[in-house]
Amino acid sequence: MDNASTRPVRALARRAARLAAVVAALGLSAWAAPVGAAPVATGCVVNGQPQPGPEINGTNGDDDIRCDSLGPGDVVFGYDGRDTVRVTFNRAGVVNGNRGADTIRVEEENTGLVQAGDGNDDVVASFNGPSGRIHGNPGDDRLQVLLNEGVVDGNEGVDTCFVNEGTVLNCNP
Ligand SMILES: [Ca+2]
Ligand SMILES: [Ca+2]
Ligand SMILES: [Ca+2]
Repeated sequence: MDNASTRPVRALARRAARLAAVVAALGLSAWAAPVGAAPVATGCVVNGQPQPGPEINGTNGDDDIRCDSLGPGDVVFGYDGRDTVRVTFNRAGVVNGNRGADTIRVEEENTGLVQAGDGNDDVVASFNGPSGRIHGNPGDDRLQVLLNEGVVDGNEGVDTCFVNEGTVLNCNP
C-alpha cells in the first residue's frame, strides 16, 4: 500500500517539474497576469479556424475547440453537440460544454470555472487550483482530477468522480 500511495506523489512531482519548464518557456508574463488585465485567450482554434476571444464560440454541431490559455473574461461555449474542448491553462476563464455529451480536458492547470453542461460529459483536469471549480451539471458525468485544491461538483445525475483531494460534491460513489 505504501508503494502504491507514493506513486501519485512522484507523478505529481514530475508534472510540477514539467509545469515549471513550461512556465519558464512562457517567460512568466502570462503566468503573473495582473488583476483586471484584459482577456488573454491565446491559441484558440475552433474546427481548425483561429478565434481571438474573449468569446470562443463553437456551433450547434460537434466541435473541436482548443486553446493554449484562457484568462479572466475569456469564455468558451461549445453549445449543442458532442464537443471536444481542450485547454492547456485555464487561468480564471470559463469553459462551457453546454448541451450534449462533451469531452473537456484542462491539460495543465484550472483556476477558473468548467461547466460541462447538460448531457453525460467526460472531464479530465490535471490540477484544479484553490479557486478552480469543475461542475458536471445535469447528466451522468465522469470527472477526473489528478490534484484537486478547489471544488469538483457532479451536480445532478449519477456521476463518477476520480478525485483524491479538495472538495468533492455530489459524486456517486
Ligand atoms: Ca457544439
Ligand atoms: Ca456541447
Ligand atoms: Ca453533465
